[in-house]
Amino acid sequence: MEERIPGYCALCISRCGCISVVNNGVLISVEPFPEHPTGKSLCIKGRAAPELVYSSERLLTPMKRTHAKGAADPGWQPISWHEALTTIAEKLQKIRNELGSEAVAFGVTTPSGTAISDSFVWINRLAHAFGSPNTVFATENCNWHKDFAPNHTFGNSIGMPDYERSGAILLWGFNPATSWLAQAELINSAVKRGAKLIVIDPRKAGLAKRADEWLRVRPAADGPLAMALAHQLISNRWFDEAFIRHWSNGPLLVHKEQERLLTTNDLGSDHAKRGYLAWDTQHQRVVVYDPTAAQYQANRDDLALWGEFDIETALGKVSCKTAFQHYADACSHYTPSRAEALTDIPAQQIINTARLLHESGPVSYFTWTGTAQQGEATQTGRAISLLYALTGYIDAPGGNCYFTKPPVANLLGLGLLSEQQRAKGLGVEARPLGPGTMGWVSSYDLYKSIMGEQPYPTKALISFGGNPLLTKPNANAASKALQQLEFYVHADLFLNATADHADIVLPVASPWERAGLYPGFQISQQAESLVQLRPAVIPPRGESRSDSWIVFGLAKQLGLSEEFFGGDLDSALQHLIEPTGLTVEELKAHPEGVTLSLECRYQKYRQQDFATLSKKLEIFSDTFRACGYPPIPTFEESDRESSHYPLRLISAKWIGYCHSQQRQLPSLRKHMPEPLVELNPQTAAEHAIEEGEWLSIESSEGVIRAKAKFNKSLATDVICSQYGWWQAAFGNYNNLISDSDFDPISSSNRLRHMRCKITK
Ligand SMILES: Nc1nc2c(c(=O)[nH]1)N[C@H]1C(S)=C(S)[C@@H](COP(=O)(O)OP(=O)(O)OC[C@H]3O[C@@H](n4cnc5c(=O)[nH]c(N)nc54)[C@H](O)[C@@H]3O)O[C@H]1N2
Ligand SMILES: Nc1nc2c(c(=O)[nH]1)N[C@H]1C(S)=C(S)[C@@H](COP(=O)(O)OP(=O)(O)OC[C@H]3O[C@@H](n4cnc5c(=O)[nH]c(N)nc54)[C@H](O)[C@@H]3O)O[C@H]1N2
Ligand code: SF4
Ligand SMILES: [Mo]
Repeated sequence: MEERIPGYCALCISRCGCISVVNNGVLISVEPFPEHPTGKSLCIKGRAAPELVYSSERLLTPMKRTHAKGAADPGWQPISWHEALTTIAEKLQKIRNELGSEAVAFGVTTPSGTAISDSFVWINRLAHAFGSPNTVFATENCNWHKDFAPNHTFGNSIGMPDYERSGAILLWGFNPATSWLAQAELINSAVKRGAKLIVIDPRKAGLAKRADEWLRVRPAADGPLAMALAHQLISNRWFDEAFIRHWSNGPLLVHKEQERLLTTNDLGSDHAKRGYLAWDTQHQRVVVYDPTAAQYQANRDDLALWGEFDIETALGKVSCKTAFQHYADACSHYTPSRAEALTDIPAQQIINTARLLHESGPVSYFTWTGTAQQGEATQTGRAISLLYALTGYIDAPGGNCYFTKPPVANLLGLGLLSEQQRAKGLGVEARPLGPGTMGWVSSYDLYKSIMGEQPYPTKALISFGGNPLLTKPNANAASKALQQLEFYVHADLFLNATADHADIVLPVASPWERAGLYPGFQISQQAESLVQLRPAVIPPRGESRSDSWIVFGLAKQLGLSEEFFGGDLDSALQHLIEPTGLTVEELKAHPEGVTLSLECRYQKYRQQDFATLSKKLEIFSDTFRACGYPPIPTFEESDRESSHYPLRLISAKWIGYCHSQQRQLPSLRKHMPEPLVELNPQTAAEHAIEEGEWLSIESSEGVIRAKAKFNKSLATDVICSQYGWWQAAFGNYNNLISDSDFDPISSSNRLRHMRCKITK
């Protein structure tokens, strides 16, 4: 009997609505579900679902290692779930008793490139309930810079483009045709209707081919480019001055020498009101700026947005300028000709692009890993956010919006960690604004703790998927650290290079063998309003179980059932969706999902301010200053020229694979049997390399091999190679990247920011 079961493909962030076709209990195919807001089409990964489900390489039973660590063969021996879970719980408790909960780290694979989104909340909750502030995760190279770092500018994430109403769409280091199909669909429709498209990418990839302006930026020169575009908007008065005056902290006065915001403290103690200062142009005097007080809401037109002033303070005369002036001055440094030298973008194209932004609003934008995997990723993201702020379209129709989300409870459970435990997070002290604040730790800090016991020892790791050996720099250090661990558990659908170091591996069911809740599909208000509980369409293969089942089982063994709603997943899900008014039964009865009537409200800052320190969109970040970071974006001038390594190395995603996954699936492997490296034919000719020939790519850190694929769109000093391969004949891209040279604020690695050379 054939069944057609609605759901969504959970394999990547696109979460494409799909129909699973099941015949006599066997998954036959996965098809598009056009009525679903993300269901118009599926990519080859989604269509290959039956190959994933029935792969002979799937892990089907829990196993323990019987050979010493470091041995070529771990000597995996099947064990029961009971033995696995009780052994794990005993080990974790022993380590906690001896050294504290922080000696146990957790790991989780990326929700943007896997189906771990089904269990992400429970895995984090388990870590926190156990008392560990350390969960290793891809975030610093992935979503941190779009979801969390922008808090320091917008008091929120970058939001989501309101594509249906956008007049111009700016894609910056983001290639949705490969990485987020459902967004690409919306952009295509917008372009068809006449929206302008601007793409900033060293490669002419995906939608760049349809762009009105494609800016072939020099890798990692995005920060200076954002400043140069902002300079055009400001100097030509092509920005929304009223928005910036009223809703940003641009009018606040900055101490010129000390680069800090002036406050009433500077004026002396007789000031009743505490707060920041601004310059009242009508009365030519300093005023206290209380962003929430009614009189300032009314009188803000009198406040100076531009200018430098000398003011009397308790300590004498002080020179100051407005925060906006400070930003404008920083931008003015990036004239078109200077920017051309720094970014390789012709001066005239910079001017034309700025004009397009000005004339074709409403403008929306999206940026992702093209700008997030750089040595200055945080300031780059800030520079792009500030450029966008100038347009005035944040949360406005056609701009980047915060669509109304289904109101689900936040059960990540950060609050289960005491302040004291949270402060112990690895890297929190060194990077107080980084992912450590959310309980996420970089592999670099984790390995340091394992190897050097600095600042304390990590003895155990329990990881739900992930393959940091291949997806983060320096596999050598990773291998050594994982071998050093007293106890390592890895739960996965497949063994991988990282899991090879485990003491116990746990078999995880594929997303077609387990249910998953997705509250809101992100890309529009309509998509965001859909809550869907994807059903399991076939039973789990072998002994495999969902990550959630494993988490709840472990929680029980660890005596943490109370934090896990009595250990019952349905009851936990009910708590999660409680605020929506839905019930789990209702969702189970509607596998196609339930659409809530959520209203899109624009410009919410008018009612509730921005969730920042100053309650305004922050052009000047006092939080950054307090942590010793430049409060206005600045960028290193040296380009790390190297005659020994003349080429610049970048990487990108490919449609057939997510990161290091899917190489086992025949149809996908056939599509891309070995790693390619894209290069300009001229560069190839200079090295006597023909298309399809093998070449080696060498950086200061290592060497790999890949097959030449010509791409005329690349600059002659840029090559784009693939990561996620590990086989001895190819090598691992991320061994070309330095692990100790990263963004000082977020710890983002320079995955697209290395120098290299090639040889045939
Ligand atoms: N050079 C370079 N390196 C990169 C990037 C880049 O662009 N260039 N991109 C970076 C980015 S953006 C990211 S997000 C990271 C990703 O880094 P990782 O999270 O390490 O991703 P994967 O290599 O995809 O590893 C996924 C592993 O999890 C398993 N898995 C998949 N689904 C599930 C599931 O539902 N449950 C469990 N338990 N396991 C599952 C897979 O089988 C696989 O073994 O890589 C980063 N690394
Ligand atoms: N098929 C597929 N889809 C995926 C994934 C996958 O692995 N495979 N992974 C998922 C995950 S975890 C993530 S984070 C997203 C990522 O989604 P994207 O960020 O779209 O992924 P990429 O293709 O890695 O990078 C986007 C573009 O950045 C460009 N780029 C490289 N260096 C630079 C630079 O210095 N500056 C600029 N401006 N651009 C640069 C690349 O040429 C590329 O076209 O995709 C998700 N979707
Ligand atoms: S883009 Fe492909 S892998 Fe991602 S959700 Fe859609 S069908 Fe699945
Ligand atoms: Mo990612």
